[in-house]
Amino acid sequence: TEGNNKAARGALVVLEGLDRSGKSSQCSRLVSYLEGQGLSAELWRFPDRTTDVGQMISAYLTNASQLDDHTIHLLFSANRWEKRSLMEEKLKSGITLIVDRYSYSGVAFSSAKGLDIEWCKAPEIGLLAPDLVAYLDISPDKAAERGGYGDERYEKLEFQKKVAEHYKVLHDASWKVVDAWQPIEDVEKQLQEIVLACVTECQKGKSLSS
Ligand code: DGP
Ligand code: NA
Ligand code: NA
Repeated sequence: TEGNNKAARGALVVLEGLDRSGKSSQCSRLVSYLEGQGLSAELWRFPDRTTDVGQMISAYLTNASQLDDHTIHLLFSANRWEKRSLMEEKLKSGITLIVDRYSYSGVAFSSAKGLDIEWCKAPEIGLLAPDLVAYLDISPDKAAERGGYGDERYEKLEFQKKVAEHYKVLHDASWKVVDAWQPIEDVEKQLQEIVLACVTECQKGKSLSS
């Protein structure tokens, strides 16, 4: 078309929240929903445990290895960096990415251990900026009640309480906060509306930024 022959890009949508907030199942429901609307969408997650770096992260999370807090922080970040160019390619080709955790998890979980928050943010600078961050808000006690935690390193109530406090520090006015203690279908409906609005904005030509 005249003056604009760029294909519409996809949206970078990030879901954040505590462990057991329902993020992962909402992410897959969102992808099915978008596909049902005739849109291209993919489910992504961080950490991506399939890469070499991801396998080191997975070993750490399952307590099969021990790492210094700074070291594991940088590995989580490296895991996002190694996917950056593919992420950009997909978005530019018109695919919406629904991403289960991103830089905010990186900063919230590591600063909850006591690492300096500015130090935690630094390696995230230059990654693609999300078009939407949806925070699935649930109290740590309610999340713990919900089917309980697994055996991974961070899945403990006391630590999740600290993470919740650090997410509050990161949270800004652009985040969409969804009450994750509602029935699963209500959470799903709210997310569908928010995400569809975001995808539409991106299709209209909102530019991708770092
Ligand atoms: P998940 O696969 O979404 O259950 O994530 C595994 C655990 O790792 C979960 O407790 C959240 C935590 N996590 C995710 N991303 C990061 C990160 O970038 N840094 C740190 N320190 N922890 C993270
Ligand atoms: Na987990
Ligand atoms: Na998850």
